[in-house]
Amino acid sequence: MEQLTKEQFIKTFKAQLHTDYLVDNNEATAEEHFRTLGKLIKQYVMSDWLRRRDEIVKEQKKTAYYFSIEFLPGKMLQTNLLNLGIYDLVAEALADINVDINVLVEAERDMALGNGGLGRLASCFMDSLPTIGAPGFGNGIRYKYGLFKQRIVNGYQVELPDAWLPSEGSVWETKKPHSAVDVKIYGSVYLAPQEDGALKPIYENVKTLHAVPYDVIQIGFNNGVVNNLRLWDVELPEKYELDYQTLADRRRVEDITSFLYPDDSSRDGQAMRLIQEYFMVSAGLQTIVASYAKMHLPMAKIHEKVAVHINDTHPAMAVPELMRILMDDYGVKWDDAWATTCKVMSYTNHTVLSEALEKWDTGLFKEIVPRIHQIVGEIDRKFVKEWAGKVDTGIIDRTRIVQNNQIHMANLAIIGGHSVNGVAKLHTELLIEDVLKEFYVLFPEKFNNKTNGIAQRRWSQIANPGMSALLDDLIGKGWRSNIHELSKLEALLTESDVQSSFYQVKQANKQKLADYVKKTLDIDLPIDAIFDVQVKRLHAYKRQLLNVMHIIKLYQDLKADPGLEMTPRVFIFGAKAAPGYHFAKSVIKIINELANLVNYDTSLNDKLKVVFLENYNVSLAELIVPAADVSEQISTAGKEASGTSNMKFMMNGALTLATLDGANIEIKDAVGEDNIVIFGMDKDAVYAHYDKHDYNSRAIYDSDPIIKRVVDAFIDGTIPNTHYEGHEIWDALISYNDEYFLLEDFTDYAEKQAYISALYQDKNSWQAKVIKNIANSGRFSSDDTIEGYAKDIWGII
Ligand code: CRA
Repeated sequence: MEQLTKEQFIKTFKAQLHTDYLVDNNEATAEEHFRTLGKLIKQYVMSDWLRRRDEIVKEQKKTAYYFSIEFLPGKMLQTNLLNLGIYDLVAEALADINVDINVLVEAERDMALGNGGLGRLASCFMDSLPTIGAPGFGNGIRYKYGLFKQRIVNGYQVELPDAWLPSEGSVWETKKPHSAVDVKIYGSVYLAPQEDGALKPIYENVKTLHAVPYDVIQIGFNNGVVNNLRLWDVELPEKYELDYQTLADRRRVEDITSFLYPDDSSRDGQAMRLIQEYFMVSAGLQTIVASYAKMHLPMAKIHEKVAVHINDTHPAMAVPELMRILMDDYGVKWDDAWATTCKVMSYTNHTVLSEALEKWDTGLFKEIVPRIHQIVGEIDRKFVKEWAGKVDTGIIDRTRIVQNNQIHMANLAIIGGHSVNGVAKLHTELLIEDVLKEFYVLFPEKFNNKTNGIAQRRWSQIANPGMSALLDDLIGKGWRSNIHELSKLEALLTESDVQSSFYQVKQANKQKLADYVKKTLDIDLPIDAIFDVQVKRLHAYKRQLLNVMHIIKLYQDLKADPGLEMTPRVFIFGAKAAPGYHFAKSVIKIINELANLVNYDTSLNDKLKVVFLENYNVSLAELIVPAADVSEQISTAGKEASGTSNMKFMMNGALTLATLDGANIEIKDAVGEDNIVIFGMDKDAVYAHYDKHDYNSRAIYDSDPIIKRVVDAFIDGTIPNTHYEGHEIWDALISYNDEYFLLEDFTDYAEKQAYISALYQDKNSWQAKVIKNIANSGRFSSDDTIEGYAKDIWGII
């Protein structure tokens, strides 16, 4: 963008308020101020955006398209201002006319089109792609409702719709009706032989959906590059309106882009989800192929200009859909279409949990996407034929796409692509050795690792202005554009004035969070206590319950001996449970009741506080992460593919309390064993239990009185109002043999927590570790991660 002055900004800002809302600056609402600023930002980048679009076409740049069912950007105002290099100028200009930029920031609603780490990672990549100058665009769905809004009522999670999208649309998007395409679902299809021997698909009774793209700006950091996140919305096609005569029919169409993850416990819900996936994939790919066609290059070489990334299994239909478009719409023969498709496609696996690897019932698949069903059947048939006689038939049976009337989407993505990556070193190893080992036998060359990363500007400069200013003072401003310069802090670890400056920044951030807690929950938090934080989706493998068990132990210790010396602790939780995940919801109830129990017990003398923060989302994370002293990353080893909040916490000067799981291992390698606190079984120990079937939680319970006392607290009335939930949890731990090994890891966990309490008393040594963590956090930048994708997988830079 061109050079901007404060005066120019103020003038256009006021004029825009007049044009859009017919108000003077001093009458406008925060929402009006916010939208006006957003609109100006879009105007500032418009020429860069257009230039970007044109140069990709003109220079025929190879482009990557990142297909993801989730994107979780949170708020965009600050990121956009920062990346444009006008944050300070705009903040000052607004202050000059009595507008507080923070009020505008508050007015923006979180764009929460995702669930957790998967979607947030996609958004970090959207920030990093233009920043490294790579032609990489997102493709997703413009859900009208984001992930549910969580309220806690009587300790229970209640889910409310998250109507994030204002009726005028998001200020960051541009609707592009002229780029709309039609997507066909349902009906039947047969192949009619043509004179030249080719088979032409003839469709009957199909339903047509009109897919309209909304392009959301993605601004690179200080480099004039603007990319696109293309989100698809559904509309009723006027041409086919007779297909949808009743209101119910129409509503059903509109619902396709209403919700992220519709409840899929019924067949109807599953159908909706399958339609969503196909809708996004088909609309995206039709447009991509059409713009490639404009280059007048051979269709069978589309891989030279286009890379398509399948982020987790949800967009895996990209493989057969590209085949369909190439063959049916552009007349490419099967073998050529297959060869290029495999080179276009790549896939990231984000989890070892088998329930998350999607499988579709063949009947449903055939009903909704009959042509795709045919193509998948053919891919599967050819795969079996190709490998027959070359490898053990068992391997073929277990790696083929269609098995027992189910379509295995991960298998489709692996077979139909050229790259499969895991998201942390350990995770990739586990894919190779265990989860996908038979694919590794067939395609060893496809496997690679890309450890996750985070958009460091958001998680430092935006989320933690206090720390950022301190870093400027200590090591200069270079770190703002080159995060690796944080390593300059290595020279300052033991300097006591530096240590106390970091301490003061942390205390100020803790105060800010404490103010929020006071305002929202009316609980007073002592900021000299250790702020011990576990924020992430609620899942049994993440073991929020292990944290709870430790809190119970501390409570019992304090009750038994009220004079006990203990470093005061504040335990902070934030977590959403999937609506149908009963156990997770019980854990939320337990945490809330435990919080009520300890927070109002004056005999504990403020040594123990527990808070559950409602509606954890990106914005809340930006408040919580900078205020944490301890980052809880305590999943059962081998289960957390990577984790990304672990990286955010370390960058903001929290010490990590962790199992050797996911990216925790790489954090340990980065900071050294003395600067992280590791406990519990490693992956080999966990796997040894799986192999030997020798785990016995009841034996631990029977033989360890401390554990017995803690576990019994779930059922002996210690925690009020949790009769039902307490029994459910007790049963999971004892009657059902504690699937995630909480009991085995408990003793070590509690000991390491005691070590942390002692360490915190030694401020110098604590702060040296804190600074060491910040100094080494640069390697988890998503700019670097995405550079790996761009070079090794997509070949776009
Ligand atoms: N839940 C993993 O569990 C990982 C993110 C991003 C997850 C995390 O450990 O950091 O992906 N997996 O790679 C997932 O969504 C479907 O699988 C996650 O967010």
